[in-house]
Amino acid sequence: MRCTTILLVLVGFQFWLISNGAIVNSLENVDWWQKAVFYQIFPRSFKDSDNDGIGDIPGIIQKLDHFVDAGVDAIWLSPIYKSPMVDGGYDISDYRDIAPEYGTLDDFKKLLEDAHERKLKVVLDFVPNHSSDQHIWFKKSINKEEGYNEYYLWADAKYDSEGNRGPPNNWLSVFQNSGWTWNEQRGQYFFHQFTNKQPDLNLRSKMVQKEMKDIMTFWLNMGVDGFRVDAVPHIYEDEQLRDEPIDPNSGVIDPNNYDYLKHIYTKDQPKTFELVYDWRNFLDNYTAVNGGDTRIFMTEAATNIDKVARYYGTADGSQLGAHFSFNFYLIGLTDYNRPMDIKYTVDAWQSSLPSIYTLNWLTGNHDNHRVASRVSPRNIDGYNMMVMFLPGISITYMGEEFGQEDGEVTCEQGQDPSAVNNCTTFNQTSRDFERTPYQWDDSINAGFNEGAPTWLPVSKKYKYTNLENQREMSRSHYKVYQQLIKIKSLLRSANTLTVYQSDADILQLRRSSEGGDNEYFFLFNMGEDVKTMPIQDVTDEACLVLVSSVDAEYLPGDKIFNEDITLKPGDSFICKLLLV
Ligand SMILES: *[C@@H]1O[C@H](CO)[C@@H](O)[C@H](O)[C@H]1NC(C)=O
Ligand SMILES: *[C@@H]1O[C@H](CO)[C@@H](O)[C@H](O)[C@H]1NC(C)=O
Ligand SMILES: *[C@@H]1O[C@H](CO)[C@@H](O)[C@H](O)[C@H]1NC(C)=O
Ligand SMILES: CC(=O)N[C@H]1CO[C@H](CO)[C@@H](O)[C@@H]1O
Repeated sequence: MRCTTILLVLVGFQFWLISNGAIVNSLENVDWWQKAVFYQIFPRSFKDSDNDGIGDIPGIIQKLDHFVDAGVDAIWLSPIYKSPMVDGGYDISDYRDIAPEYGTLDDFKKLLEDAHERKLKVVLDFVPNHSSDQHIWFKKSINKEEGYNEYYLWADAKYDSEGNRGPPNNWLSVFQNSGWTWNEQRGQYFFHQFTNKQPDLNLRSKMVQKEMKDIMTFWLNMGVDGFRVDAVPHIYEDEQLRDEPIDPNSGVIDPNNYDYLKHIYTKDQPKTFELVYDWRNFLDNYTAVNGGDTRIFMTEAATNIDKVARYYGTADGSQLGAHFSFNFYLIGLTDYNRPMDIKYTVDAWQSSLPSIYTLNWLTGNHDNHRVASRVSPRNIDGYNMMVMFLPGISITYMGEEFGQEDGEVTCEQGQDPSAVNNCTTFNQTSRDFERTPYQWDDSINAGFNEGAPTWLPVSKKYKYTNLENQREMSRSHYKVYQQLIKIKSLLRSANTLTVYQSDADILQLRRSSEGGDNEYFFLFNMGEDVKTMPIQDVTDEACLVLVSSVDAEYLPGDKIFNEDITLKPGDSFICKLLLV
């Protein structure tokens, strides 16, 4: 149910405009994933158990108790499949095996067992947009073997008047330049949205569709709890291979730059939604037949909000898609953002996403600079609070729980294929900074391994920013994070969200239950100045602080009553209404 009233409330001597939020989910019937905290692991950088410089599955097993200690419900792993690792494992050469540097299938089975013993769910990345060129399917397709002919997107060359061979059309790779690469042996071009070592699979082929379901069944039978499907918008391309038009609004003049064209034929093709709905159906069938908890399906779709909503399913719920599709609208947050931007985003989601679907919130992932580097350290707790306070699912990228910052990586040390080919732009384009090893403690290599050179350098910041250190401090980002997960479950009974717009710098959110007996407030000074506001601007009653940012004046347990609230820049807290 959605509540759309606009209230004018007299507070102090002024009027504040309140935009009233949605009632998010009915209280009792929420499934496990609707209230979950998901934790993203980038396995290569998490924990290296055999000291070869690369994180691995036994490393994750060693650290499972960290997730219990932190309080998260589910872990999802970036790709762990067998891969030549041209693109961080997003180029898969065998969908039914584990990359040898990460371990074996037996290691993975043990991970599932040990995680399930701790009531942790395990979600795998699933990358149907393309395979590695080393995959046996690609080899068979080059040879036009029976059945494999159409596994990839092949097209004839176009020749100009002088007889020069050129690609079939103007489509570009996300990583710049033509998306087509010539294959001498087959005498045709193949299409790749990413590097030319990642040929796009042809999901129009019934056989490829069946392969994908068989692969999902393989992992589900082993015990995985769901999938996160990568790069969904890029799955289908226009069948007629029409040229894409130039995007007049992009301001890009380099015709080899991906943003030069409007991607109307290579992105968000109507068939993509059907495919997503079909996969959901398939997963629901699996759960229905095999019993157990809901196997979940989440999609990554970096596209506009209406389309993201369509990936969730139809507005009336008659066709369901992803359980949730990642909300990337806060992933660009910096210190320039103000409460107005948060309000805009929250409102946009609440108006675009039918209320039968579950919202989700995150501020970082393996493709973007770490939130702790995009904003001042003083704001780290505020953003973690916001992600947990907003209703629905919260997602944490590994390291965010203690405010790990971007590492230091030079172009020579870089590994990201989209960036290392041009050192002039490396600092702007590389995704290596947010992928440096997890900082466990202040021992050698931050406890990531025993000292062997690591695949990306360990950040020098680990000496003072590491998990162990923060576990020992009485106030730390990690301690705040742990508290937040506990508070998140209290908040479930307060299912109406309100975003207040009373001060340009102070983000003020309220969650309240229908009877109004359960109310929680979140305040966060996102600005540059010390701010003071009368408690009456928040509530006429008293407020009990449950958690506060590490440098805030207020401490958990403080009662705020009949006084001015003072917030230094970056100060934030969550408090619970106390009737006086
Ligand atoms: C799911 O099960 C229903 C009913 O048994 C069936 O009609 C449908 O084709 C199945 N869908 C998929 C995607 O397997
Ligand atoms: C690297 O990027 C710069 C700035 O965009 C560009 O001028 C230059 O031509 C590029 N170099 C290569 C080798 O692509
Ligand atoms: C990239 O950043 C590093 C570290 O901040 C700096 O030393 C280097 O000069 C930068 N390179 C370029 C090309 O801007
Ligand atoms: C959105 C996106 O780019 N998703 C993934 C699809 O595959 C590429 C190439 O392998 C990855 O880099 C992306 O993360």
